[in-house]
Amino acid sequence: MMLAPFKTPIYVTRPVFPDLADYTDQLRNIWESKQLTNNGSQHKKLETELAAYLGASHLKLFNNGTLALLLGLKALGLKGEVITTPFTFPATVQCLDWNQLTPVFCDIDPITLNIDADKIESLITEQTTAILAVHVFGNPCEVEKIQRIADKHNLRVIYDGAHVFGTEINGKPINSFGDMTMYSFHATKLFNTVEGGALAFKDAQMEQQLELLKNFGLLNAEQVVLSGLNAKMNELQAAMGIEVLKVVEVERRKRHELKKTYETHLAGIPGIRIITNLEGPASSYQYFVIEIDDSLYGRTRDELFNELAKFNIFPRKYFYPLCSDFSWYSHLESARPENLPFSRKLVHQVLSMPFYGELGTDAAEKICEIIRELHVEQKELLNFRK
Ligand code: T4K
Repeated sequence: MMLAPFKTPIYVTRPVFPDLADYTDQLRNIWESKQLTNNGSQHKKLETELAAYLGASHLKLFNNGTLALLLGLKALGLKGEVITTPFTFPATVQCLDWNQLTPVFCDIDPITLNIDADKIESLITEQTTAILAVHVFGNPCEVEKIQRIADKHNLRVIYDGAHVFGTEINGKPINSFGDMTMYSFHATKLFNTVEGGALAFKDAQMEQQLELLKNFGLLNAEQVVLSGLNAKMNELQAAMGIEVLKVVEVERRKRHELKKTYETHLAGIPGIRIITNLEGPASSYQYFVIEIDDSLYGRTRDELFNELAKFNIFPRKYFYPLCSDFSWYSHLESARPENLPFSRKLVHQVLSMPFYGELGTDAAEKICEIIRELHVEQKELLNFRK
């Protein structure tokens, strides 16, 4: 039996919206205050609420995750080489470029898709000053192992935590590991401020430096003490965050149900492995990602992707292409294909599935049925290839 396509497109995600009346009330407050940006009352409130929610000792808001990371790296005053992953969104590595830092690409762990902590040490040189790791798709990195390496070689550890809103490791907030953790609050994230981001950091002395960096280096109306940028979150974004924070737990619960549905209905399909299987406080429920082994499934990831489009289903091939393949990095020794075997293999095998509360479990079940129907039996394959 062939299943019918969805009537409307099913995307990889949909933003979490707060109650419109509640957001309108917030807007009314902003209208009355006449403060639209520059550290107004909504900004202050969200910063305090998020620091508490995320368990961060210090936290600053930014107008997006990219500028949070870029300025966080700047505040650390790093030089030279930074060991990082090629399997990430371009922003991670582009932040190094904008700080005149050279990325050194380290291969990934084939199970979690995170930087392989066991391969970091062999890449350290005299020029290495930091490790920039990404908690990819919400799977936490091997934080203890990474810290031990950093301590041994006197390196800074920065986490791109764009995918780990609210995640804990053994009961500890994920931002309590490393020197700093960046969060993204883009519309496509579990928690959003339309566009937005934050930096959680350990060193209290960085408070002022980050405040200056995100506001043109202005110490006061008459003193500019360093070369900064404009990376401030405005009041409309902050108000959105205050309201979205109220509904984020409901969204997490819905995604938990979706995850269970996917797991149940994908079970037993040959060649399909689930990459994101953490639950509860260990999970951000940011993405639901599968790996397709074409030798067992009978189709490649790209073939499945193309077939799903015929059913009006649009998952994403995050993070294809690999950052190490960007034209301005491909000359690097660490970007050579033979140095990144797992990254190169898996970037062609993983698919981020539709995953957002509003999708509903019936739709998720149907997506799984379609994936099951698209599986090609070995004997069919043999007949086909004859
Ligand atoms: N580090 C990592 C590891 C990241 O993943 C990201 C961002 C960053 C750093 C940088 O953080 P930010 O500076 O962005 O805060 C999206 C997001 O734009 C990006 O934030 C995110 N990662 C990345 C993984 O995904 P695209 O190019 O896939 O977005 P787009 O517009 O194709 O959206 C995906 C789907 O979401 C659409 O097909 C439909 C749906 N959608 C999207 C938007 C924007 C909506 O329904 N409504 C919307 O408003 O990058």
